[in-house]
Amino acid sequence: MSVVAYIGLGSNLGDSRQILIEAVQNLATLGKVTTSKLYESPPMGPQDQPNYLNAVARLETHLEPLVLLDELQRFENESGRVRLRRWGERTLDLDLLIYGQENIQNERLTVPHVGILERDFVVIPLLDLDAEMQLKGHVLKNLSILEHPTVTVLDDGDWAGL
Ligand code: A4P
Ligand code: MG
Repeated sequence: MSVVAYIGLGSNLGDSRQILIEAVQNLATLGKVTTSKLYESPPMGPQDQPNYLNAVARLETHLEPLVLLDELQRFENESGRVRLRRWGERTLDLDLLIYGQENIQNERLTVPHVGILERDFVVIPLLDLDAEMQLKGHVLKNLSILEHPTVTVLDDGDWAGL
């Protein structure tokens, strides 16, 4: 039985667009992948850092959550990950946002990922993939953060070349 997982992708250092394309191609080695639109968003956290490119990938996978996290961290490291400070700039951030219907809380994983509901750069791409998505009792499309979105669409086509 496969599970539907959603992975958040972010980058604001290096050739971010190319880094996200490669990340999606790496994810595609783990199962069937589809992608949201590609977005640019102003930084959450320290403001003296470049804008981010953000997207979300939907992955149908047989991997258990911690095995999937290992793979995501391997992809981060292989992309030459640089991470300078909390909420700061990085070449590639891959967050396991959602894993089926599971609630996971252990040393290495909190799923659903904390902060999804406050981050338009996560919610908007999630809605590209499932316009009716609900999370923690919230209908995502009705969230008030969507009234004044901060993200802009960079590419609404097949930007990752899937
Ligand atoms: N971890 C726990 N749960 C998870 C999960 N669901 N998915 C643990 C992935 N990892 C999870 O990760 C630190 C540890 O979190 C991992 O070892 C894993 O065991 P990390 O990637 O090094 O750090 P982090 O928590 O991702 O970084 P940080 O700095 O706390 O921030 P966030 O919350 O990821 O935010 N602004 C815009 N516009 N767009 C962005 O994408 N991203 C960040 C980073 C800040 N500002 C941004 C963006
Ligand atoms: Mg992360």
